[in-house]
Amino acid sequence: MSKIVILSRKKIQMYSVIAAVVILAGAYIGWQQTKPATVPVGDQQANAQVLQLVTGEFTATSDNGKKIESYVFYPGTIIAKKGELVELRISGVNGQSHPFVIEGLNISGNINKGKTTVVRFTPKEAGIYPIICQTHSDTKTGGPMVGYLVVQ
Ligand SMILES: [Cu+2]
Repeated sequence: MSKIVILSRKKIQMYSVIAAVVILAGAYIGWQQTKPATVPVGDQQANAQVLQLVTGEFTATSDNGKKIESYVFYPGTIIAKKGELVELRISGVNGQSHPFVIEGLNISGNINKGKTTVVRFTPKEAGIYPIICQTHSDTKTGGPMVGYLVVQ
């Protein structure tokens, strides 16, 4: 009876060692896979989700010869993951200046023609955050220059 108990203890020890090796190997493989990809550090922040926007413009001539136009953010929708650093790069193409806010994230700035405005932040909660040009916010003022940041 006591012999069986001793064998069982040895087996338990052996299984414990095997289990520990398996767990450590699994943890090591998991750690290898979750290590962030290496991104060269330079102009852009390492490991950030880089999202790009430009300021654009629709122009046309109406039937009575009048020029009609509307400023836009392009693309109109950008998508980010919550809890991860975002680097939002907005380049000014059309229009001299676009003062903007991102509702719900307490972010504001200005986009100038020929320049790129860079904003870095980490969205904490999923949601849809409007990016609004304060000069061209609706059709009456030459917009709607509104984009949407979708955080998932
Ligand atoms: Cu604008």
